[in-house]
Amino acid sequence: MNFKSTLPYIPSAEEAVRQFINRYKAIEARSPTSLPGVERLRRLESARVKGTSGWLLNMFKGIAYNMPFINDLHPFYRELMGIIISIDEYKHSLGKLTNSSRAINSISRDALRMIKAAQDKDEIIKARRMYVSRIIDLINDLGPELRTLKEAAIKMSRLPSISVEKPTIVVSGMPNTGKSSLVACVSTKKPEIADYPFTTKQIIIGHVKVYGIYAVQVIDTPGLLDRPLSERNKIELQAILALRHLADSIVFMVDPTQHSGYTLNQQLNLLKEVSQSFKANVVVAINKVDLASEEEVKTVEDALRSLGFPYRLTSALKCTGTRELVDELINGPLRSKLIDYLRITHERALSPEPK
Ligand SMILES: Nc1nc2c(ncn2[C@@H]2O[C@H](COP(=O)(O)OP(=O)(O)O)[C@@H](O)[C@H]2O)c(=O)[nH]1
Ligand SMILES: [Mg+2]
Repeated sequence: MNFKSTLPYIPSAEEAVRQFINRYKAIEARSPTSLPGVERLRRLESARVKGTSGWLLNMFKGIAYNMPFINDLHPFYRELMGIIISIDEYKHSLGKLTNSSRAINSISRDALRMIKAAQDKDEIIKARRMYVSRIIDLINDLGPELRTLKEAAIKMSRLPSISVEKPTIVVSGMPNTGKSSLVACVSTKKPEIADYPFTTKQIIIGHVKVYGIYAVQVIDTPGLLDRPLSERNKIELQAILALRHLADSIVFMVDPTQHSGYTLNQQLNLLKEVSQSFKANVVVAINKVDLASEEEVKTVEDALRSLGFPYRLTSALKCTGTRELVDELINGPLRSKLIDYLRITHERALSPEPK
């Protein structure tokens, strides 16, 4: 994901002031020593003003350009961003930072004019003092905005790195129904683990190879999509529902035996909630068929048929029916997104590295 890799370093106002002063002092006189003292000082101070205001402009521009534009983000990240930061405050801060370039230019122009017109060393030093103090005031005035942006960057860097381009299967179902086992069955490399914002939970991302490329991801969300959504607080619910922007298909696991500790009704209620909250197509995996009696399986089949949910039989313990289930999704609802993904991956592989 791009916006996380380009997040800039954002100094506090105090750090920026310190850097500014150090840079100011570090710019040395380079004019011939034959020049009279006042001319040497004039050149030196002009160079310092130009150098430090250019540095400050670049630094602020770098921050403003490299912090993500919320409106350009994928809806999944946009929604999470809306929970972790105040978007209004963020946009205001970026705006104020961008607008400060006008003030910096004007302060620097004033100073250069005064230095040019100065009659003696004292007047040059007066111009320098004015310049330095005005820039310090400007940086300090941006203190709250720099703090807002710094905190936002830290929070953004902690968002999970999930591809928003890959076709995505989200696995749901009550605890112990076999979700993690399913992901382990179909993931052709070790699943990755990422923290999930606003919860103490982590999500697990399995990777499925299609045509030799890890082109489909299967996301297990322990503790998120395994309890009634109606019991969630607002923020947690919003964080969970952000997943709907990612999920192209949902595999809902049902345990037809009593082993998971949840009744069929409890499981079906969650299924209904999830399928109503997500726009993705839902397919049910009636799992643990190696363990379940025929009657147990039939009870679930009948219930699902009357609710209108398609289902497949799986054993995530033995990995039977699991890859077949995923292949069916790949050839069905995930197909067009998969083709798009394979195309951009090939194009990227063929085009030269970006500079
Ligand atoms: N017999 C049997 N046990 C299973 C199956 N799938 C999962 N289990 C077991 O059920 C328990 C919970 O599985 P897990 O994948 O951790 O469920 P999760 O909580 O939904 O992630 C574990 O002991 C698994 O070994 C299955 O298809 N058959
Ligand atoms: Mg699990």
